[in-house]
Amino acid sequence: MKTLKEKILKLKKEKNAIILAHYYQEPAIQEIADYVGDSLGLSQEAAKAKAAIILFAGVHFMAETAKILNPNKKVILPDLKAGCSLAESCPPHIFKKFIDAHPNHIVITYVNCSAEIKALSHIVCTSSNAVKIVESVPEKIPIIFAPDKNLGNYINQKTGRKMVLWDGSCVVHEAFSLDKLIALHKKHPEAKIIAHPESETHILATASYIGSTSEMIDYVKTSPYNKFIIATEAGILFKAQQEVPEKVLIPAPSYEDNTCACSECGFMKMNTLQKVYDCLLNESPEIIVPNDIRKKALVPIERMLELSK
Ligand code: CIZ
Ligand code: SF4
Repeated sequence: MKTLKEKILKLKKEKNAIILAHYYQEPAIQEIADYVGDSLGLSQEAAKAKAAIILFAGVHFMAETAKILNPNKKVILPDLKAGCSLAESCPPHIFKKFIDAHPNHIVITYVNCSAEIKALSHIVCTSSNAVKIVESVPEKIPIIFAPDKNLGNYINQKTGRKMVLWDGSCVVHEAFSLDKLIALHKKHPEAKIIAHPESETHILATASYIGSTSEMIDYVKTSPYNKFIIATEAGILFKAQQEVPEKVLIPAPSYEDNTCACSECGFMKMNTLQKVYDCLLNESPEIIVPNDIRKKALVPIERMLELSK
């Protein structure tokens, strides 16, 4: 009797499929993936994919990005309801009015948004390349940044720009409790606090290091310290712990953590190993992006990939 994991690996081979998984996926899914990474790494991997089918173990906007880059491949997502509070905080018809109210602005959008929003943008960015992409725009040109206001504030601080920010945020990264974080740090004073820039300003102010998910993993690997409190989705701890088995990694506490000491993205966790298997077997649910939107959304994504080389 084959295990679910073995059945998925066999099916993947038979169907010439690859599995791209985000760091926030449950460990069992990360284990069977061909590639595990953050939004930028996953987009780069999707851009060079050779397989006939891309199973995207992540959330909807990520699978959509893979489809925009691979119109002739089948892109499937284990659960179509795996959305994103940040992407949902930016409805296209309202964002269009926001852009119209700020003429002559360059529109930079964080990749955590829908294909329709990307189609309204000049350049897309991820947290790994956001500062670089903002700095690629001449200083005299005003910028709209959407949808994440926390990341936008962080970039404004870092670059001295005064980008106009859309008022969106991520439920997971806004759930960290400052009081609990300070109390936890008192218990582990030798631990370094590291945070993702989607976190709120008061959380970022406590951090010794701020970076994207892949930058946080690199930091934990290369820094001389041995203990870290990590303020981002707790799924990242699986990959990070594999890289540094000897170090102590503690998830930052959130407000509603009576049962769980960490922040988890409910959307990301909608994907399960069983759903990955069913999705691969049935080649469904499939991601479809209308051609006109796809063509428009491809331009700012390709600009980002070009600027990230
Ligand atoms: O919160 C997310 O969805 C993040 C941090 C994605 C990514 O990989 O940058
Ligand atoms: Fe969206 Fe936040 Fe989940 Fe990332 S962690 S997918 S930004 S809801």
